[in-house]
Amino acid sequence: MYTQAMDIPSGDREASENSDAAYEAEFDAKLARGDFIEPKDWMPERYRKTLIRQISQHAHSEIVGMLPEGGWITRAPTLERKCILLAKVQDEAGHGMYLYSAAETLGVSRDDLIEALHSGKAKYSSIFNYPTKTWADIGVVGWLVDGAAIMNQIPLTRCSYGPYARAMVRVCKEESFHQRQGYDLLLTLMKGSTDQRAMVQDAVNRWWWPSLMMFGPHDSESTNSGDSMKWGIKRISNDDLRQKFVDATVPQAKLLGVTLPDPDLKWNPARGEAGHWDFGPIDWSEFWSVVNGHGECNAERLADRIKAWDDGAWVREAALAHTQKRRHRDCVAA
Ligand code: FAQ
Repeated sequence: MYTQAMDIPSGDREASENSDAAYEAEFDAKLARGDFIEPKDWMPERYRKTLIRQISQHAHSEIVGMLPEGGWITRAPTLERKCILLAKVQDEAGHGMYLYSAAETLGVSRDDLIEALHSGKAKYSSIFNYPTKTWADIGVVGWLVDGAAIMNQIPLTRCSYGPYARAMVRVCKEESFHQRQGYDLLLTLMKGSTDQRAMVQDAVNRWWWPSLMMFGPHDSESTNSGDSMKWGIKRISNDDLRQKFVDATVPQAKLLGVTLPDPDLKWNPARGEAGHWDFGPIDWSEFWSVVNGHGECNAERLADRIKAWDDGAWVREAALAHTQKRRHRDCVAA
């Protein structure tokens, strides 16, 4: 499938280079037509690697992302909120599974991806290294974190790689429910006591800037964007998505009755065709510190994931033994 990775006898090299060029032309033509690239299609090795990098980071984010909210399932204040939160956290697990499956179509094994996460080699979203201190944090995670995730993921439904794009369609529908349940939770708290409203404001103060960081570094610092935009993996840049998120979220904050913690936030009618919200500078040193493993919860999150993996070993072993037994039975019967 990936001829450039094969050991090619020297006599065949020229013919192989010609056919690689033909494959590449067909790959470029598919991108230009807006066709999906599918697992069995020829693709440049760097395209394949970039997809494995992004899809696996995305999968890890979904799985690690279960942790900040998972701890609140037993503490949800009503049965209804508990059911909603349980469903949401299960959805995130499902998203991780679709994404690991999509990555596997590119020729990597799930075990290797999980090993990269557990050894600290693989990245996952910076946002999940912040603590969820109060019940209001659960609402804010839904509103801002899922809101940012949707903003980033809707363009990925048009990504050039078929299995990733198709996974994103379902993921985005579920994320939309996640965002609404978070906003609904916050609206309820804002109708409550002074203390409850203060709890929401405190959570917004802590999650606003990390949510903006989810979109990644400024375009000028984004090392992968050039290739990813050229290949149709990314359709909208980090900064443009961040701006769309700010523009969409400011009116929602107003309706909710909270203040976003940015003194520089100001409507600028002169920017773009319809105007935009200007916002203050992002603390990139905090972002890189979290990405490089030094956030408040990095160590705890990895330890929890490793423990969950180890605790689940018996389930994987039992499933394997069951499959082998059935296969053996089918062989004997045939
Ligand atoms: N955190 O060159 P770029 C969710 C890294 S899912 C950590 O701009 P790229 C659902 C980046 O990997 C949230 N690292 O990179 C949910 C790269 O390092 P590398 C996850 C980050 O790929 C909600 C380096 O910086 N979503 O929330 C981050 O072109 C609630 C340079 O950056 C996705 O993964 C970051 N925030 O653009 C679950 C969506 N940003 O790999 C539970 C898919 C950047 O070269 C509860 N991914 N880096 O070593 C993407 O769209 C892209 O990968 C970006 C980054 C936009 C995240």
